[in-house]
Amino acid sequence: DLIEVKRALISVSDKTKLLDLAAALAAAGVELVSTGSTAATIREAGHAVTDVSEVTGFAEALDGRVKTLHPAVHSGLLADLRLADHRAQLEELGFAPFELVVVNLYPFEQTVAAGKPAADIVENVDIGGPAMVRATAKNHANAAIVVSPGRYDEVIAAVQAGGTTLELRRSLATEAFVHTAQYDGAVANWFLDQQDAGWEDAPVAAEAEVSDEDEVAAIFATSEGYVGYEVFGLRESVLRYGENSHQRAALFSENEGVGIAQATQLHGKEMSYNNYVDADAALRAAFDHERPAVAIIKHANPCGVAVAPEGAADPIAAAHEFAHACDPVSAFGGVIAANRVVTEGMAKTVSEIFTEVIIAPGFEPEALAILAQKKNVRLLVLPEGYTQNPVELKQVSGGFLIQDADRHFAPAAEWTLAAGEAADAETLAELEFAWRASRAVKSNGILLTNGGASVGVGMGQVNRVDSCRLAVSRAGERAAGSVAASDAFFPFADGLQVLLDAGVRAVVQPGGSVRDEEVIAAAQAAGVTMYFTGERHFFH
Ligand code: 93A
Repeated sequence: DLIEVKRALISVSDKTKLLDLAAALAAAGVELVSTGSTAATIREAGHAVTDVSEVTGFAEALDGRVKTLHPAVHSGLLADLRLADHRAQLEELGFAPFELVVVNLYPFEQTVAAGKPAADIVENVDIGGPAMVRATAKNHANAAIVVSPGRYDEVIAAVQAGGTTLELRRSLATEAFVHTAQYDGAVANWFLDQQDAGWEDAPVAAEAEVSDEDEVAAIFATSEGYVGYEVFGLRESVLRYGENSHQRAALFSENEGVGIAQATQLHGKEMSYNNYVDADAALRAAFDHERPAVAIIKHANPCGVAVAPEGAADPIAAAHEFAHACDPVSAFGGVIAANRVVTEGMAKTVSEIFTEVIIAPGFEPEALAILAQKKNVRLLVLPEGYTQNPVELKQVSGGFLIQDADRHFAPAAEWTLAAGEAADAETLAELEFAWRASRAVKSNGILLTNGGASVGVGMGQVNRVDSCRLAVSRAGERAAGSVAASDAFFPFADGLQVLLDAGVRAVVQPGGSVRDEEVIAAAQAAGVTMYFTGERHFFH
């Protein structure tokens, strides 16, 4: 009656002593099969473990409500291997038996005791767990069922001694049935209490309670290893390669998402990894403005961003023209986003310029006809209700960072005048455009604008003076009379001086440097208006 343990199924909410057990079983050569977080815990400790989804051929479904409820699991638990017929059926089905099952149940009573809402309590009624416990206890002639960490040592000793005895399995099975009976008793009592006291309202709220942040974090955690993503409503599409051709890559899109991942491609070659990155940066820049706006991106930085001038006959075409004029050399091979439908007028101009991607809320039929003649340009339409993500993720070694997206924007009315005369309405509007547009520029970012269009961009430098020099040199003669925005304060007057020497007429920046006095004095000396916004817009 000694049953050798070759394969064990472990699914535990209470992870007490789990790793001791897993280590001992692994050392004894037992194959481990586990559910979601149990498998993750074991794997993290460096032991080999098979996901139950691999055994069933199904990803855990319905938020984990269905993970082990599957013939591949339950046949392995219930087959009476003393019977030739059961052995034959199991073989035919391609299922393997489990000789050891370790399960403890969702913490139902703890959830009640913690005063959680009814929806949480109901969710903690374990269904699959008791099914496994009862199945294995019933089949104690063939398998051992362990429901409490208090029995692990005994079971480990048995495994090491060559197998579980019938006596041990009977004792474990008895404990198991007592355990599920008590568990069901607790569930029944709670339901009776609700009957008496009146039910709390419908327990459907679980989904609504998940914040965007939680959801994104969960998606991130499960996309690792490409396992279980279906559970969180993600689809994966493999890209040809990543940032470079030797890097593998995939796009994961949320089924309910309304971003670039859900955009419809109307024309052109397959989107590449870099196309997605740049097109998303273009959207970030273009959709930060309410007026019709166009942003042209290269290597995730704008080489042109502009809003349509008031009264333009074809506003989006005008915005594109001005955005392009900022830096026509860099715009070659760029990625363009428009925050309005692409018109025939815009299409005519763009078709003259080699462009990788155009993404917009739509294309006029005439525009599409013109652009579709270009074999290589990728044309993408945004999903209805397009919105940018409320949170941003960045991977770091061994983890990831998560933050709110940079949505806050201080309007000119909230700024303080730090130097020079108060700007007139036109200049103030220009400064506001520049300040807004500057947050699409990688830090250290300096943006020179005029007439609602960038004229010089200084991006991604490791000191602010160089960014100022870059912006001024890109602007050339256009620096004179432009306004300047700096994504963070000037730590010294030197960077600002570069802008002043180039002839900018007004400056907007957060302020707050310990050397603000010096910086203000430089602006005063040049007779240039300078506003402090009190908020910065680093972007990396
Ligand atoms: O949601 S369930 O009722 N449905 C299942 O198919 C199922 N399979 C295991 N509960 C289920 N379990 C329970 O999950 C186990 O009883 C255990 O408490 C828990 C372990 O899940 P994880 O390994 O993801 O922590």
